[in-house]
Amino acid sequence: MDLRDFIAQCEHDGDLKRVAAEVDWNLEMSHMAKLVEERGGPSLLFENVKDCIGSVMFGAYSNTNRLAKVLGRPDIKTTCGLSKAWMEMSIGEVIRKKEVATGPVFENTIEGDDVDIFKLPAPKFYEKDGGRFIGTACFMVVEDPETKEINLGTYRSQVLDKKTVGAQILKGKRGDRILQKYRKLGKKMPICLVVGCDPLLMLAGSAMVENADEYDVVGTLRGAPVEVVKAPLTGLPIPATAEIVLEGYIDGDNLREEGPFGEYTGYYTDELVNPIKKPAIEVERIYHRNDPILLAASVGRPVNDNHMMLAFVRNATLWTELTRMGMKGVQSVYMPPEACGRFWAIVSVKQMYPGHADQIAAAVIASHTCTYGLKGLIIVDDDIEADDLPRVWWALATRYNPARGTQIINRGRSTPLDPALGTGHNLMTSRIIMDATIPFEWEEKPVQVEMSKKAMASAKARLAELGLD
Ligand SMILES: Cc1cc2nc3c(=O)[nH]c(=O)nc-3n(C[C@H](O)[C@H](O)[C@H](O)COP(=O)(O)O)c2cc1C
Ligand SMILES: [Mn+2]
Repeated sequence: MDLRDFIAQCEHDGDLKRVAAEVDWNLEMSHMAKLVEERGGPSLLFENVKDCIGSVMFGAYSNTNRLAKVLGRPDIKTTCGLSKAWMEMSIGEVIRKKEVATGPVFENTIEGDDVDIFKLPAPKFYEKDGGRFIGTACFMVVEDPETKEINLGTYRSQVLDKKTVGAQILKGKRGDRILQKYRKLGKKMPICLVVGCDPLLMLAGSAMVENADEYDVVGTLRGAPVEVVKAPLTGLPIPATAEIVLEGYIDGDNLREEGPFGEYTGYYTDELVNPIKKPAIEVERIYHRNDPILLAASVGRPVNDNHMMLAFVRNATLWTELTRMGMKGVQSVYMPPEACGRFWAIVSVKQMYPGHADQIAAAVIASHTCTYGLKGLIIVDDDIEADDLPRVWWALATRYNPARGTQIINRGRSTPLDPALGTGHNLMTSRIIMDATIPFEWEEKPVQVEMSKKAMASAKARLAELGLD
């Protein structure tokens, strides 16, 4: 599976439209894509971008149907269902990546004075953005210099000049921890930036995976190994069928101003007025396929590409973690894209003993997925699916008793992108747990209003008789 297979599937299903007319990378392309996305339209393939080579795909992740195609499970109709499928597949036997001799990614090599990243069709998304962003649905490949583990990470990246790409690798991420190891060794970090490939690889790059190679996560989900080739200068494994790869080095001591960027929260951060210096890739080579396709994701206020993919991936990895932690009774897990896909979680649990709901809540708070950014968690009983928001509201209205059901976690790790933290927050947020279950130990549980099964049968018959069915 590569990006071209995915595009062919979308096209076959009437879920992709090609734009052959010339469009401008400067706001025009992103705005066209955003308007189509807002009215629930198809994904778009811009084939003719002013002054650039290649094409750009927008909207690969913007609805559940497309996410289902990304996962290779078009039979599944909900994000919650897709997350469950990810969980079930990912706890299976690990299928490791496979190195192959060569691949289409090497159809073209650009090096030396010919390297000009501006020739790639990177869009400028919003007016106040600091420039053109080549990496919005990308991932970077690095190797841990101590453990030799391969790590993939998705960090948005801006074209800073002809040969430099800024990378917003936020503090404390696995990618940052590896970069700091190279810094201590007094070495530059070899890195490959992959833009456009099997869209599931990019999702794995954005998943909070620790102690595992994301190529193997995708191999396990696909049931077949990811084929990689060695990047010639750094030796890093890159997908054999990647569309565009930038190979180079990050000097952890040489930070550059990057941003601002219209974030997935729907806001700009403080960097709009106080620019922040970030790691930057000194690009030595560009490899690309013939007629390369850059994969881009829309950002800004929810709901769009970013929130759909964040919701799906966070939901899937949280569910996987709860399963690995041996949590019993978890029926479904859901992180609503409307809450930017990561700030709120809902878990449905079949309680088996007093305190069960609290135990699940504690496990969610302890999970690696939710260490970062989570602000709210709602626990509901198993008669309500986690993604059935009208019923979740019903539980909050009728089963939740704030004094009994609320716990506040005062100190949680968060993201500098959260506008609610204000300034001087030191990247800490509080979190709320709202237990909207009926306490297990209550001997007298509230009696629910139900329709009579017997009366229902005859009511159905009467309706049919009266032509009202
Ligand atoms: C579209 C998208 C863009 C992202 N951009 C960033 C970013 O700019 N910086 C960042 O640190 N994390 C970003 N993330 C989240 C990271 O990909 C995620 O935390 C991942 O675990 C990072 O990889 P690592 O754990 O190997 O460091 C983004 C996620 C998505 C889905
Ligand atoms: Mn990673």
